[in-house]
Amino acid sequence: MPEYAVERRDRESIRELQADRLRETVARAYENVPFYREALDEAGVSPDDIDSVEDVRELPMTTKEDFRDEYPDGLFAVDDEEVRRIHASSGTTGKPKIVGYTDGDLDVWSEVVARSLSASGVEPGDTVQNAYGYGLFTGGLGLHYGIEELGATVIPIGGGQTQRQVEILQDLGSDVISCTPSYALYIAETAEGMGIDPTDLDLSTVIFGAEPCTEPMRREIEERLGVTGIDIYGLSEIIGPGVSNECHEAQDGLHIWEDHFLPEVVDPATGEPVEEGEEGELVLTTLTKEAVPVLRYRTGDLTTLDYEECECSRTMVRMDNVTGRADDLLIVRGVNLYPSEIESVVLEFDDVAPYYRIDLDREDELDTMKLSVELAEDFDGDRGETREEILTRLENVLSFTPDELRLAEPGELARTEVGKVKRVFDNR
Ligand code: DLL
Repeated sequence: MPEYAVERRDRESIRELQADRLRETVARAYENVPFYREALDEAGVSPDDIDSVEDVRELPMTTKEDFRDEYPDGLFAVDDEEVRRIHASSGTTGKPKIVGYTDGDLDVWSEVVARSLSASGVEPGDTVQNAYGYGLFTGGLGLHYGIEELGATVIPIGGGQTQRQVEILQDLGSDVISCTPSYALYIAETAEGMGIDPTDLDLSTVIFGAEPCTEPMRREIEERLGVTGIDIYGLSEIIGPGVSNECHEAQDGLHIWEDHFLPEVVDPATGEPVEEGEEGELVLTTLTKEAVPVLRYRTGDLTTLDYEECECSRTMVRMDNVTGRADDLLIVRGVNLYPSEIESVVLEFDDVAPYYRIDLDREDELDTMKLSVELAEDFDGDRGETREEILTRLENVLSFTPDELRLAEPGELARTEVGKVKRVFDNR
């Protein structure tokens, strides 16, 4: 397996490297992006003020709105001729966020994805079925070039055509599949429907990302497919997939490739840094990006950082797996809830399939929530009892019960074959 020496550098030399690269990044942004020049001038910070990594806190933050306001390429720091590729975020509302890559950015991206795959336990010579969507979404091409960079074989199937996915898994004996967690489950379900036991396939690893995945959901993927499930994280604004990745040795947090991305965690309400180990919003600064350097990007994703050395001996900081975004928070009749909390409770039940949806409405000025959960294929219990058990458990764990709990028939709730799953429908 290739060794990426930088992953095990001592913390001090990582910090020094980061400080140098941070200074260069701030200079690049200041000199080439009017948006940053204005923001830095306003904050009274010049690139020469950056002496250490801690100085990042002096920098202004960048938000999703800034990307939208500067649409399409106001945040680009290079001339058009230097932009080798364009991607866009898969945002569900408003204009997409457009990002660009120089040749150098594409090299870095392939390397961080190759590192991520290696941390996932993928070896040169393995066959990786890449079922992330190809196109403007960063998942498909991002994984693709990283797989090649590692020296593995890529099957560029993209998302969708699920029966075909199963045939290819079977006929080509893919060792690894990369796809969203919800799609991994749908592939398992489709295989079963085709009379194939997915645990009989050669598949040993699923590299899932682009969507939140709770621990019960990961276990479901691992059991149904007979695999190790590894979490990969990233976002278009920073580079795409490959900002951080779990190691297969520990499966306990995602190592952030800190020589390229500088993480902070802040209180989502105030933007102030939280204590080490406390949960908050992940803020990322790119350290080597040329086409679109990004200072202190507010990802919206909630996590914690852990600087303890990992059992895999990588020294790069680990972020907790992201099960929610600050803006996923549902406030229903004054109760604060994250969909992932509901998911974790519902998936405890063997009688329930890993499919659910949450519908929020407003009736007579009051919020109402309808939760639909799907019954498992082999359900033969008492519906009334199952409903009561789920409601009691929700009340005990979350101090909340939905206004309506509907048990959907097996196979009834919509499956997502392409793109990201949507489980919350807020009609208020
Ligand atoms: O989803 C990049 C990606 C592709 C990551 C393939 C992993 C695998 P965007 O479309 O820009 O990029 O969406 C980024 O998706 O801010 C998170 O909210 C969410 N997200 C990405 N990875 C994870 C993950 C890609 N592992 C947004 N766990 C991010 C939870 C994730 N959420």
